Amino acid sequence: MLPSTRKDFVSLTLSESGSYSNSKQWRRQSCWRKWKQLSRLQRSLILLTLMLLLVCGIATSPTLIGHWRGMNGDDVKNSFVVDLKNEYRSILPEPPSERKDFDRRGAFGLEKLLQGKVNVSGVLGDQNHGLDLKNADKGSEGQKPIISWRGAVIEEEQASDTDTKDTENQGDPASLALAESRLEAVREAFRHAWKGYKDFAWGHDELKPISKSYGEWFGLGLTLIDALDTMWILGLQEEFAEAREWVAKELSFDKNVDVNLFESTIRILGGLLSTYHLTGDNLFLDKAKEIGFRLMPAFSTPSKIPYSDVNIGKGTAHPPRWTSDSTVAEVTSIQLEFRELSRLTGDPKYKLAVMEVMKQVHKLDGKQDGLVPMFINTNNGLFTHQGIYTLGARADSYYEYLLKQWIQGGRIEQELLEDYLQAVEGVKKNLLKKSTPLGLTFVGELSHGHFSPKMDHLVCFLPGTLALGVHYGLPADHMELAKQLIETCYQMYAQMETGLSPEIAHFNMHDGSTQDVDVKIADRHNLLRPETVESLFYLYRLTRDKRYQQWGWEILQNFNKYTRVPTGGYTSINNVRDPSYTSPRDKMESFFLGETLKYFYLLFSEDPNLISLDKYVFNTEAHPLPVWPQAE
Ligand code: DMJ
Repeated sequence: MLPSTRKDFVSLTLSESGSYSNSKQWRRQSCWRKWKQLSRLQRSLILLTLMLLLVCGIATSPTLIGHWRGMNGDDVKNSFVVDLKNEYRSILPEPPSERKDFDRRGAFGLEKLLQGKVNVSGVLGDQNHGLDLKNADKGSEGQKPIISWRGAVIEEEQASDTDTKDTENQGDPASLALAESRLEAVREAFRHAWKGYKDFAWGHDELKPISKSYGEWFGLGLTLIDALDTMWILGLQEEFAEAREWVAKELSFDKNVDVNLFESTIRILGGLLSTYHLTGDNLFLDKAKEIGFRLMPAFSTPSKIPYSDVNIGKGTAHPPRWTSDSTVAEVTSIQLEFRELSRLTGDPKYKLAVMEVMKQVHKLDGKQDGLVPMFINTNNGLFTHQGIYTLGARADSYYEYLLKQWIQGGRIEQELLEDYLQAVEGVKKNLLKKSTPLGLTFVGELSHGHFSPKMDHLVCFLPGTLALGVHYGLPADHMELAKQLIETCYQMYAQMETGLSPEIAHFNMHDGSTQDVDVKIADRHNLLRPETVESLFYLYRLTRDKRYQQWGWEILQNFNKYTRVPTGGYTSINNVRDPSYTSPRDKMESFFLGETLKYFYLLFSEDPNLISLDKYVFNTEAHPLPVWPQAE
């Protein structure tokens, strides 16, 4: 029951304007009577006031303002979020591109995490909150892409960002001229490699430049597909056009051929997806969808850990003949590509298949401080050959993809980050040592508790990955380690007589040694691998220390001196220790065009927005894939 005072108030108010009645008719008549009793002046004043109120009401309505500015309701909500973001900017984490103090800030939260002082979800929860707001102002998913100067499909917001930074980062004319001459040297090297491929191996997997012939691995034009986005990035339009035509007219996946799941994912699926993103040309997306679909039988195993080989024509899959094991790096380094395929097709099956692998590996016994063994069984899903830990062959890109999946997915998948951070700690604890006489920090191997000072050239991906993590807010000491390791990787080149790294180095640790790097006879080959150049690129992009460009320049010159074949192409060599007889192996790997030359180009470029590290994440074959908007 209402209090009596209130009842009185209602009754009094209404009775003042006539007897209270619920009749609408009565109310209408009464109002009209009162209106007619007013003078003309009084009526005009009331009308004027009402009109003024109406105009003010419209002018302050957010929905209508938005409409006038050509925005929809969501945009209005977003503009509200942007206002909020601006207001609270000082307490929200900034996105990496804007972050000036990311080392310190990132290190603060995550170093505590590593010491067990902060709970993971707490730290990441904060970051995610910032990211939600960051992405809220990006507009709706349907935002129209625009075409950049090179024709790459990029977001509108990205375009203006790029334009501003371009003018800010142009540098002095002398360094620009130096950069341009080095970029041209890379384009020239690419053209030379392409000439050999075109003349002697067109449409085949690999060029054999000495014998002027070709080698077949999957019979799918591997080098051509691996090189597509490199040509695009280098601006080699003619070469790109002829390769595109081959893809359109000749490339067929309807072949009775066994392919390696990992190699065809990172080179073919990855290459097609990135070329699609750079060009916006649906031809490449259609081909990516087809190869992705044809690779799926690999996941039909008792454990859901994929087999190593798939027959893409028959739709059957199997492990190698001698084992039912798969390689850990192989089954955990196909995720960026299949996740992206799900995003583009809207079909979750690709992502579900590869994330199932990550989920299982995350929980498996047999790791040592986050370091994984090299093999996993496809029947029972358990690690096999336990006790050997390396950052080299068979394990390398597991670590790389932990970080990169976390970045790709908008930094919300905590298990990936936890596994990555734990693994870096595991490397520091178990695998890092110093060499003599220079005291170079290197990453060795552990075999059943026994340390071996052996480091594959493959491990040289690590400095770049560590630096990338720091760019995304991970502990600052990762950058210190990255700088030490890239110096070591450079020394693996510099201490050789040809200035080219061996496939595997052994580091001296005893007093009295005169050189840090030792090479066993069987390890003296160089396959034109990219890892050191890749890391030099990240280190230069993120520190702007010119030393890294200089080291890269020396390496490019040595490739030209010792591996270039006059009739076209570059060749792997058997002996980096004998400049007078390098013993060519007669093979140009597809990754020389897909990765090594691309990373050289990006290293010498002064434009941080040429494949911005804030917008793209490179797969392990150097194919850039987009970092997803937060909502996905
Ligand atoms: C490439 O196929 C990839 O970089 C892979 O991750 C490792 N091996 C080669 C390059 O060395």
